[in-house]
Amino acid sequence: MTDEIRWHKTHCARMDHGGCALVVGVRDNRIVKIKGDPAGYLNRGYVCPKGLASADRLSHPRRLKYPLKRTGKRGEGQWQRISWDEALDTVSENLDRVRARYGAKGVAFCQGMPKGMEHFVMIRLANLFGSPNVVAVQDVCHAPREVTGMHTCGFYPVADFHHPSESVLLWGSNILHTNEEGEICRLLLDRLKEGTELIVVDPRQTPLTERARYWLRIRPGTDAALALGFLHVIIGEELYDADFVLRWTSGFAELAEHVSAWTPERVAAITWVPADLIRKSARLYARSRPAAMGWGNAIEQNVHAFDTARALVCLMALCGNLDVPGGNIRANEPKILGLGPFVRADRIPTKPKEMIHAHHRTIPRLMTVPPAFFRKAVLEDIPYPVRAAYMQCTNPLVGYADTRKTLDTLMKLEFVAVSDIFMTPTAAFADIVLPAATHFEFNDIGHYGLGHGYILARPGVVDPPPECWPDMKILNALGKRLTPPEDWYETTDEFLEAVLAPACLSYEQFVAQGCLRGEERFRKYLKSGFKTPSGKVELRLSRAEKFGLPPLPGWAESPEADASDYPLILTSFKDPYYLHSSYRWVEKLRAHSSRPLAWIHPETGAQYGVEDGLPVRIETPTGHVVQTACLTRKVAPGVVCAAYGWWFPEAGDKTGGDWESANLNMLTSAETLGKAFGTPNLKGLRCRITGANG
Ligand SMILES: Nc1nc2c(c(=O)[nH]1)N[C@H]1C(S)=C(S)[C@@H](COP(=O)(O)OP(=O)(O)OC[C@H]3O[C@@H](n4cnc5c(=O)[nH]c(N)nc54)[C@H](O)[C@@H]3O)O[C@H]1N2
Ligand SMILES: Nc1nc2c(c(=O)[nH]1)N[C@H]1C(S)=C(S)[C@@H](COP(=O)(O)OP(=O)(O)OC[C@H]3O[C@@H](n4cnc5c(=O)[nH]c(N)nc54)[C@H](O)[C@@H]3O)O[C@H]1N2
Ligand code: SF4
Ligand SMILES: [Mo]
Repeated sequence: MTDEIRWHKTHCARMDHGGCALVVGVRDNRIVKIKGDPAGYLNRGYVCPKGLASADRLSHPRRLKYPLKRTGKRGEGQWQRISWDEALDTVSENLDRVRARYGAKGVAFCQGMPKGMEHFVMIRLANLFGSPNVVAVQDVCHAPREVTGMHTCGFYPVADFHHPSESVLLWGSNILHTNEEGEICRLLLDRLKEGTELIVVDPRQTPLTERARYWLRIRPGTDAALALGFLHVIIGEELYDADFVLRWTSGFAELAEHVSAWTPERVAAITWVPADLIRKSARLYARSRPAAMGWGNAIEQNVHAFDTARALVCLMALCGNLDVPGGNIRANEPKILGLGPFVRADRIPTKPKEMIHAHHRTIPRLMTVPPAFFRKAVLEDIPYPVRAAYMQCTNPLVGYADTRKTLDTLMKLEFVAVSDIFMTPTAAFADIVLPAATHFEFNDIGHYGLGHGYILARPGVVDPPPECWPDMKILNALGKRLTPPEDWYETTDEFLEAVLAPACLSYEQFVAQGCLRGEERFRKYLKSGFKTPSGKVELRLSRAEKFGLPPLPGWAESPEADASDYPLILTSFKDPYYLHSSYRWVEKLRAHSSRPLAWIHPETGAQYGVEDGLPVRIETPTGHVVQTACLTRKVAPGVVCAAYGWWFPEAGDKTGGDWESANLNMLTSAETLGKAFGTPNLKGLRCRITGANG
């Protein structure tokens, strides 16, 4: 025992996409203090409550500490402790067995929100194993923005908060609480202090809408229509950057013609945003040079995701904000190993044709399987049977739309292995559960492969419990058993060294440096054009017909909107104190947010007999849940803004932590999907409520 605290620098991770530089105090292999590092590139000393509580994940008494094998029926909660050797043998034998019977594509590799390098090591394992099927949540998270960006302007246009902007337009993004993909709110808040104007499109009043010049309280699910209204004003009033449009865009005349019908008055009737406010906001965005658009999850969580993202890239382009400092940029990556070589893409050249979703004719360049299509493959053998799944860093029973279907999928799979740090609802239905080491316990690299122009050092600062393994180590061991062993390493640090080698940096040198950034360069199109078939920003998508998608962005009422039995509109937002379904078991976080709150306007509450602080039953054609009513004027009448990600670890492992009663995805359906990405409606669906006194 020693009283001495040793201080280490690392970066926060696995509580969101990560990024805050931290100074961590360690005594006797235990984290005793976490502080924000004032020198942090993204946070400048900022740290949020999740970051401050992050060490409690490591020391929680109910954390998974050794591999488990199911002994009773699936989901019955009966487990036997086994050795790592037995666990790895069992996983490999089962994946091998399914590969022999159904082909490698009969095995799916499932990953949740990317958390660290194990994401890419898993893709490497899938590729070397021969399976094109890496299932991920990209259908509702980033693919709509990234892939639509790539097809429209040749890159993923990221808001640049590192340089001044005259205005910032936050569209369905609440970065004060989500710090979405490394856009740490500290940078935005600093800009606002300098006088940058703020426009926010959000159905809910938030600390950011309170600071905005214009808050557009949109009807959930109608963002594409609002974007068309913006385009109408900007084109109609000739507020666009005419030089840029002339030289660097194609299809302007068609777009102008197309949006001419989308008058602010028409759009106001659809979106509930007053016409005058649409005009003023569009003018402010267009007249600000430059303006950055922080576009969030809300635009990609319904069947309109592709059209909305298309319309928003058109907006950025028309106003000359693409790849300019303080606009939406194509981040320049540092000289590190590219994703393709890291994941050994060369070993599976047929992947784009063989992935499950190729059958559903999703948009090219979507490289992970949308969960809805994965489940179809398991449940209906469409387009072919999938019978085993290896899942890491994910909790599909709570995270995927239509929980019942996910349960059916887990029950039908012949074999399921789950790697996690806690017995989650999904792990409760597995055959083998593997105890992962987690953040602070191993060396990792942050933001690799995310396209933001930097990577961050995340050295481990404590040792994991003896039988908890980093996912990279688990995958490396499985790789040696299931694929040619020469493609794998002795130690997991070698993965990191491989990434850094082209930069001539060792991991140790990288850690000393903390962050590695690409060179700042803007307006790269001046030299090489835009990476699209026409070399220009494609306002009219030249390959749209080939893709079976509309060439110009449009909007139509959501498929379920006529359901007159369900008069209210349901949406959600991320809880500031949790990551999706993660960490409800961390007491410090639970003290901040103890139960699932559904925000409802007091008039709507009164209309349906719902009282503040009491249970409210929320129902859709798919299912029902009970949450706690929070009557508030922060949402419009007729809107229910429900809590997402809830299960109750205190209910015990045997019930899978009560994954049913409050879980928002009991209400969502995966029947109707957006064509481009297989996206279900998660935001802007129909519901009804009743007071559920109990
Ligand atoms: N209705 C609705 N559904 C949604 C969303 C929504 O807004 N509404 N949001 C969607 C979005 S944006 C996303 S990204 C997905 C998220 O979906 P998931 O990524 O599946 O989300 P989590 O529930 O956070 O599950 C992550 C799991 O990883 C575990 N974990 C943490 N650290 C480690 C580690 O180091 N190793 C291992 N092996 N496990 C670890 C956690 O304990 C947790 O169980 O959900 C989507 N689903
Ligand atoms: N605290 C916390 N931080 C997180 C996460 C988390 O779970 N918790 N998850 C991480 C992940 S994986 C992601 S992808 C990002 C997501 O980060 P964000 O993009 O910020 O995600 P959300 O909170 O789902 O939605 C943002 C805002 O959209 C609003 N909204 C709801 N419906 C609509 C709509 O129909 N239209 C519009 N315009 N707005 C709407 C919500 O009220 C919310 O304020 O956050 C990351 N950071
Ligand atoms: S904002 Fe994200 S990266 Fe920063 S401390 Fe919080 S959880 Fe960690
Ligand atoms: Mo996400």
